[in-house]
Amino acid sequence: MKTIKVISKIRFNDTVIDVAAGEKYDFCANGTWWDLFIPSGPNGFMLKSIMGTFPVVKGVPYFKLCGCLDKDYDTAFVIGRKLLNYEFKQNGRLYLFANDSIDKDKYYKNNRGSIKAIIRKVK
Ligand SMILES: [Ca+2]
Repeated sequence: MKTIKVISKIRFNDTVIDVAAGEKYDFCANGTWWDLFIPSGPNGFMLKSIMGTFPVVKGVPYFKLCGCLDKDYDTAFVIGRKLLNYEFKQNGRLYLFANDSIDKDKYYKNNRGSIKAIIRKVK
């Protein structure tokens, strides 16, 4: 089991966990982080668009906790407060992040705070 501090300003928080295809993990997270002045927990907040921009993982709330492998958004998956028995389809280094816009650099820069994620290998 590993506890990771996921900093909202950082686009890819390195968990220092290398996963392999077929492995299963449980995730849970708690805490509060801020998009400029909007507080939320690991489930994020419901706003479709901010100033005409969209979060990087589309169709998923802003600031919802997400993960991906090897800094590749094509592998992104949604964690939120809890995700159980998630099976990885490929090998890679696991990164966690707040789902925010990447249209401009500034959208990650105006974030504050961090949440705590607990990661446990199931299989
Ligand atoms: Ca932001």
